[in-house]
Amino acid sequence: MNAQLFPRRGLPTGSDLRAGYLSLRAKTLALTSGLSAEDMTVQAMADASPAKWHLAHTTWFFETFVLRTYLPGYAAFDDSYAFLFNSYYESVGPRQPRAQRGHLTRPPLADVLAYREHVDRHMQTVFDCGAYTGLEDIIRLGIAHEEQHQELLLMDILYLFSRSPLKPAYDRAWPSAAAAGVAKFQPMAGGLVSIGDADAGGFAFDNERPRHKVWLEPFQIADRLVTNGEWLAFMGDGGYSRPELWLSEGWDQVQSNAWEAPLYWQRMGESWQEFGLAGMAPVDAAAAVSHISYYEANAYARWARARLPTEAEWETAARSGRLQQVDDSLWQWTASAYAPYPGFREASGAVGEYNGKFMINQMVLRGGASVTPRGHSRPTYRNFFAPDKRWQFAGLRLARDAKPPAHGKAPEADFAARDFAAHVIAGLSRPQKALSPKYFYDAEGSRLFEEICRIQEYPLTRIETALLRNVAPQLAHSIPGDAVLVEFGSGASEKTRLLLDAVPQISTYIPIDISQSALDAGAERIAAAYPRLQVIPLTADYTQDFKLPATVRGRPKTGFFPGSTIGNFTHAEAVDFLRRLAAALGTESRLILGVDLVKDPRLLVRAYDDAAGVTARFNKNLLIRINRELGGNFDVDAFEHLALWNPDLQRVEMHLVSTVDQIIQAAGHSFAFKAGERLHTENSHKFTIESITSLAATAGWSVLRHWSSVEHPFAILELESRSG
Ligand code: AVI
Repeated sequence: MNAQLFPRRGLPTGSDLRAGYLSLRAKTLALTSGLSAEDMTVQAMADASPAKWHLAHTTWFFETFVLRTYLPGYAAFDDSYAFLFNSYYESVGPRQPRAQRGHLTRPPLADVLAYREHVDRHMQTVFDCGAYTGLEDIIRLGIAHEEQHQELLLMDILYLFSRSPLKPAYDRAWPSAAAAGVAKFQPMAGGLVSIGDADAGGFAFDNERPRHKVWLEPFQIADRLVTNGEWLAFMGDGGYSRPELWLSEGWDQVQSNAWEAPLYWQRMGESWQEFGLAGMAPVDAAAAVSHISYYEANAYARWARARLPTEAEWETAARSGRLQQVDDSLWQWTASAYAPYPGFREASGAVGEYNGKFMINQMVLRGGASVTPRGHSRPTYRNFFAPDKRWQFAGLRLARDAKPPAHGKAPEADFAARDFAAHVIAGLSRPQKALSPKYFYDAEGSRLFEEICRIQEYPLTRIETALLRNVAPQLAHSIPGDAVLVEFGSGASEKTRLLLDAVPQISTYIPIDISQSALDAGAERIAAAYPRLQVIPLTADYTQDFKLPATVRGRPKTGFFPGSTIGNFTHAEAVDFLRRLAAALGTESRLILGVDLVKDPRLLVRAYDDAAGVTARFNKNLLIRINRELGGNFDVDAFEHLALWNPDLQRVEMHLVSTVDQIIQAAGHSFAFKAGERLHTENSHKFTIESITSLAATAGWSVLRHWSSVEHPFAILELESRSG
């Protein structure tokens, strides 16, 4: 995962330094190619500088620290520029106040461009004479510095344009943010870790050093960033109006600035729009939430019963390769104050002012953003902003302690409710509305599914049961003594009995299901029927990370995943699930998997659209659940059940089709449906032996044996974990 993690270009050395310098300078200019001289002169707030100033200041850096200092006989382009374009270097001299950079209508843009050319020409002399060996470090710092300003230039121009009533786009073709997907918490062991740059030759800023040891308690960290959809759920739950969620200073900011949403969001009737480099667009619920302050990130984390990771946790997790959106989406607020690392030493000379003197009243952000030049960041990189700043490309990633706090109620129920709300808000905000089928299974949904399994048109369960009856004695041979059977999505555990009857060496049974009611009822029945069997029910969402009880550690385990439920996953989810399964079951694990096979599409569609309408009720029950749990007002009669075969993706799809134009309220939000618009509720992928074999192989499982039925083709496969 994440081979692209921090593509480590490093900064150029030797003869590459000239090429690196030239391409850097060309790129900075290219970033301004669509801007007018007026765009480049105005300063919209004290923190943001005009583009013209960025062009000049980055040039001033090379002029001051390379040319004036080291090039014999260098004549400055204009002596007044030392005052105009010094940023904050006290040791270099006085300067134009930061908040008044927009007053610099003179020099005109043409002079600034000529200044760049002048400095570039003299830098070529430095490179030509080859006398820059001792200057490599300062040139590399100048390159890294200008890369930072490339990002600042985009941040600042976005802020400026956001203040314009015309809301001009910086670049209509600017790529939109990638979908973040649903985050999973990844467990991290913690312990004694080392963070910071090892000073082994690569470029790093002084603030990343020295590398040092930090003790981490075990923790969990989200593998993706918080999405706009989740942020909408926070807002819908009064996130900006509940002082108990906020730090005191943050709450002051909320009130004095009337914050009610991220910086660039604007309410348009019932929905939200967001201003970005491509202009105004509807808020994309699946994209990561952006342009939030530390205070907002912290309030959200509190609302989500989580916290922000410390920078040491972040760096350790980023190096594990288990995180997505590490450096290509948004900078991520951490819980760490920006302070010197133990043993920190400022560089000598004027550039010692680069980072160290800002180590107060700011918080660290880690990662990198889509606007950060590629290769600029690295896992040890420490970005920093004051906690109230919002114009930088900043989002958040949640973390939490591995163990719940000793006091207070277990947060699982709250998590489940918030997860459902966030999912519904995100799913109904998408251009093609969709919800995950895993939310079908409340008590009524589980009951309706059992009813489906008995209807004539849906023979999967009956066929699989009959097949399993024949196959179980053969499976028995390969299951070792004292085995643990782990069943995923066990529901009523009916099929399990066939295995337990045929395989007496199974001594422990762990059914795992998201629905506690179905799980308890099934587990009780099994425990009563098999008194010598140890039954350990586990209420868990097995599509997320789960842990088996420590008591079964080291014992041989067989997974059981019948019913073709794997078909309800996307292929990527199926691979992810099978991989985690191999890890959870451990070495020498086996898996017994049931999959429905591709067959006549007419039979397939009928199986998901039965004459008695049971499947339709099962599908619509999702709306009833939203009404009950999220205060929704769906009229179930204003939606029609639809099942169709998608030949390209080899799956049956279920949808709910709105029969009228309507606006629905749910989870504190409004969602417009057009007549005929579909809400996609389920995929049921169908397989061939070849397709499931190759999917399993991607996840590290090999198929040992398989058996198929002739009538309504269905297959049972026995797989072995290759790591086993
Ligand atoms: C649970 N799962 C395998 C069923 C299926 O066939 O996809 C759920 C279902 N949906 C409609 N009918 C049954």
